[in-house]
Amino acid sequence: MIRHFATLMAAALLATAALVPPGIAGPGHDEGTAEIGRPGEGRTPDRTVAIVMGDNFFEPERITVTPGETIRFVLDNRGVLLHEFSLGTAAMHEHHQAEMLAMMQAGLLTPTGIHDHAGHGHRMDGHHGQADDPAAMAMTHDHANHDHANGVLVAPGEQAELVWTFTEAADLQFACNVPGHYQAGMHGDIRFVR
Ligand SMILES: [Cu+2]
Repeated sequence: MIRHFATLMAAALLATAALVPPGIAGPGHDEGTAEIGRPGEGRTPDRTVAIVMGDNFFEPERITVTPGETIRFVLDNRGVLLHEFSLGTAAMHEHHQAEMLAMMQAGLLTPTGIHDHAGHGHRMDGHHGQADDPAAMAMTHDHANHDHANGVLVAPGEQAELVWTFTEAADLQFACNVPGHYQAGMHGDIRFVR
């Protein structure tokens, strides 16, 4: 079960407006988009990079890219927790972590999955994990956020892909911003070479 973060964030901003202190989840979440590159959807990837997600780490912890390169990331969550693969600067990830914390506090995310706020879920029912509930996973506006698709959430046991074009050398990391994971070491370096 894969969800572009921006879709969740749009829902979270609606759901958590009253919960989030001013300045934490403001509208500036697209800052830096130009320097980090852009979604590569529709482009032919130059190559594929496979990344394993565990609890809580990435393997490998470092990748090397060339400016202009389009990479298809194949993400394999072999852990038991929900994980994210997000591309950005350290500052972007820090900002993103505050947003995800707000989402978790609002009940939109759980440690193991994504919870749609539309009311289909059974959050207290352990037999109906959100990741397995098609109704809970069905959202209607996934197509509306391609311009912010610098990250995906991957449920435990699932795989996802993200195609990204790195336009210029920048100080970037790939990271999981599920609360606590970055601090536990779930981030990796992106090195640019010519
Ligand atoms: Cu994680």
